[in-house]
Amino acid sequence: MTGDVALLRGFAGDALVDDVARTAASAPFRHMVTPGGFRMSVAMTNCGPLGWVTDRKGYRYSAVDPESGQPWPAMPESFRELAYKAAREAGFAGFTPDACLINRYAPGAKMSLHQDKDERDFSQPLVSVSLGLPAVFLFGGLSRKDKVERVPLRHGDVVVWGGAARLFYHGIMPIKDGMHPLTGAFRFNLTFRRAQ
Ligand code: MD6
Ligand code: FE
Repeated sequence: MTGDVALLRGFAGDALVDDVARTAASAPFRHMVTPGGFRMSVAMTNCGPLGWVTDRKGYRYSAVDPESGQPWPAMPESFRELAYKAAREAGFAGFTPDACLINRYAPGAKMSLHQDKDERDFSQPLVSVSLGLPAVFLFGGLSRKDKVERVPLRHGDVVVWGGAARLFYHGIMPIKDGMHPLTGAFRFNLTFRRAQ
């Protein structure tokens, strides 16, 4: 991967899994619908001041959970600290995310190639944490047609990307069947962003 991407193997600790469960207890995972009308195979929830949502009207950040009308759960201190430290390690000092999207993949679930471009300031990095079942991350370029690199991601791995890579296309191959001692038959991904 390019110099604007840092892969920090095993950087995240097991305790984050408990905070995922606590977050999901107040804002349950749900399968959102894309603007094109497709139900996503990945189930999602959010924590922090802003949450990423999609429905027939489009992609956006929302301060409230559309399912409950309530604010998203607070971002656990463990999440904040991990995002800050990982970004610093990768050369982005002072990262203070205002949004954390939590993706839950069951075997077979995937994420098609996409860009993260609903945020205001592309000079801010993205910090992405993998927990539970392994995945193959697809990492392309600025054009959807660019060649795609396949990067295996395992429990505890953290990817930080910014700079020239900030708008690169990326995705997740269908998750393989498996069992993880901490997450069972799921992979979780936390993506920290500065949305506003
Ligand atoms: C995933 N990740 O790992 C999906 N986006 O499940 C993403 O879509 C992603 O890992 C922006 C930055 C980092 C990511
Ligand atoms: Fe993404």
